[in-house]
Amino acid sequence: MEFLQDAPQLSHPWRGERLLHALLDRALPAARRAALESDLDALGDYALMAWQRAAVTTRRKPVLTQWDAWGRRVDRIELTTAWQEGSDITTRHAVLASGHEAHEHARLEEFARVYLYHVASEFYTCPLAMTDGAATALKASGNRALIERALPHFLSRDAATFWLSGQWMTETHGGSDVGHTETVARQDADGQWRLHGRKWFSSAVVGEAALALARPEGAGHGSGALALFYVETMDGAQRKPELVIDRLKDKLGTQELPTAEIHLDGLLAWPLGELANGVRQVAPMLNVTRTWNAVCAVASMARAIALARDYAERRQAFGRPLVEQPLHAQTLADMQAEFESAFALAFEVAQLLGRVEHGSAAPHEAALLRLLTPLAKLWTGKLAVRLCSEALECFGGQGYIEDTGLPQLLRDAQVYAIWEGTTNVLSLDALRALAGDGLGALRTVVAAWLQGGDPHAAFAIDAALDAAAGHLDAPSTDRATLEAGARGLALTLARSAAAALLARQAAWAQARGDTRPAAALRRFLGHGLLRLADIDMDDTGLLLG
Ligand code: MFK
Repeated sequence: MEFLQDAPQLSHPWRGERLLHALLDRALPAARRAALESDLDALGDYALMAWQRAAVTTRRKPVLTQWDAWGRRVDRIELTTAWQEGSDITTRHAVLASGHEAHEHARLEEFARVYLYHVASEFYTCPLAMTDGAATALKASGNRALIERALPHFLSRDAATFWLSGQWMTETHGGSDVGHTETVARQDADGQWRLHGRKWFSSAVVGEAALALARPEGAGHGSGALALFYVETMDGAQRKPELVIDRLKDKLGTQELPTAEIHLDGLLAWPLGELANGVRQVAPMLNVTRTWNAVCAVASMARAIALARDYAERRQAFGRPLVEQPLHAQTLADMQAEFESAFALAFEVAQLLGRVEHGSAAPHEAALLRLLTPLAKLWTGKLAVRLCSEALECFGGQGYIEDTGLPQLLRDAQVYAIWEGTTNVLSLDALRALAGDGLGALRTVVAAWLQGGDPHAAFAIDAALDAAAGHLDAPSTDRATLEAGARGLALTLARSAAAALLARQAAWAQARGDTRPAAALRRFLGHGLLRLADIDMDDTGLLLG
C-alpha cells in the first residue's frame, strides 16, 4: 500500500488552549471568567469548523462588479462565506460590544474573543478593528450627536442593526506621512460638509460608515490643518453614488479582505470636533487598531505553531516522529518561547487599555499604555512573519504547497508589519511616547512584575532596561542618531517588557504546579533581550552611496 502522510489536525482552539486559559484564570474575577466561557467555547467551535471547511472548499476571493448589464454603476462586492457570516458571529458573541462594557476587564474579554475568532474570520477582524477604533475615537471626541447616531450600530449585539466602520486615511501621497492628505472637505451654502478626493487603502468599504481625514477647503498645509470627519456610505440598501469603488487591491495576502481604492465625490460628512488636528483626534483609533494588530499577530502565531506541533507527532523521518528529533524539537520549543512572550505583551496592552479607559488605572499606567502599544504592535508584527515562516519549514515541501492552507498563514502574516503603520513608523512613535514618561512608567511596572520571581530573570531584564536608558540618554546622541537606532531600542524594550510579564506569569503558574511558563522564560532570555544597534552614520552613508 502506497504511503500517504496524515495532514496536520487542529485541536479545538479554545478547549485545547493553555495560555489564554491561564491568563483569564489569573486576571479575571471568578464570576466574569465563568460568564465568558460559552462565548469562547462557541468561537473555538467556529474556528475549528472554519479550518475543516477550508480543507474541503475551493478558496474564493471577493469579486467587485462595477456595472450591471444595463450600464448602471453598481459597485457590488461578493464576499466569501466567512465574511458573510461575520456580522452574525460578531454580534452573537459580542466581540465588539464586550470591549465597551463599563468595567475594567472589558478589553481583555473583547480581545480574548478576537484571539479565537481572528484566523477563522479571514480578516473580517480588519474592519472590526476599524469599527472598534471608530467607536473609541467618537467617544473621545465627546460629539454627542455622532455618538448617539453611530455607537448603537457599531456596538450592536444584533446583526440586523450592526454597522462596520472604515478608517479612511491612506492616500497616494499621504501614506505614513498623512500630512500630505489631498482629500478636501467643502462646505455647502447650507453649512453641510462634503468630501472630495481619493483614498488608497480602504479595507472596510463594505461597511456602513467611516472616519476620514480631509483638509477643510482653504486650510493650510501639513497634518495640523487636517480635520477628522464621520461619513455614512449607504442610502438604504444602496451604496451612496458619491462613494465610487475604483478597484479591489490585488494583495500578497489577506486576499479574502476586499481592500479597495475609492473616490469620494461630494460624500456627506460631519466633523468629529474642531476643524484641525485631525491626526490627534484619530490617534485613539490608531492605538486601538494597533492593539488589534498585535493580538491578531499572536493569533496567527498560535495557529502556525499548533499545526506544526501536531504535525511533528504525525510525521516520521529517520525512524522517529519529528517531535523526537532533537533539532526539530529544539526549533519548536524556541518558537513556543517567543510566542508565549509575545502573547504576554499583546494581552497586557489589552488589559491596560481596559483599565485606562475605565478610569481604574494607576497614574503611571496611561504613559505605560502609550509606550507599550507601539512596542507590542511592531514586535509582534515582525515576529509573526518569522514564526509563520519557521512553521512552514516544519512541514518541509508540504509547507510550500498552496492547498495545505499553510502558505496563506505566511502571506497573511506579512500584513501585520505594514497594517496600521510600518515597523519603522511604529519605532518612531515609540520615541514620541518615550519623550513623555514612558520609560519611567515601564521601569515602575517591571519592578512590580518581577517581585518574588526568578532573580536571574530580574537581573537580565534590569540590565537590558539600563542599556536602553543609557542609549536613550547618551549625551552625544543627536536626533538623527536617535531615530536611526529607534527600531533596536523599541525591540529591546518590547522584549524586556515581555520577559518581565512572562516572569510574572511563570511565578503564578509555578505556584499551581505548572512549570512550562518558567521554561519559556528561560528560553526566551536565552535568545537575549538586547537588540540595540551600533549606529554609525558614516557607514550608513557609505553603504547607500
Ligand atoms: C489586515 C488588513 C490589511 C490590508 C492592507 C493594509 C495595508 C496598509 C493600509 C493602511 O494604509 S493602514 C493605515 C496605515 N497608516 C498609519 O497607521 C499611519 C502611520 N503614520 C503614523 O502613525 C504617523 O506617525 C502619524 C500619521 C501619526 C504622523 O502624523 P503627524 O501629524 O506628522 O505627527 P505628529 O505631528 O507628531 O502628531 C500629531 C499629534 O498626534 C501629536 O499630538 P499634539 O498635536 O497634541 O502634539 C501627537 O502626539 C499625536 N499622536 C500621533 N500618534 C499618536 C498620537 N497620540 C497618541 N497616540 C499615537 N499613536
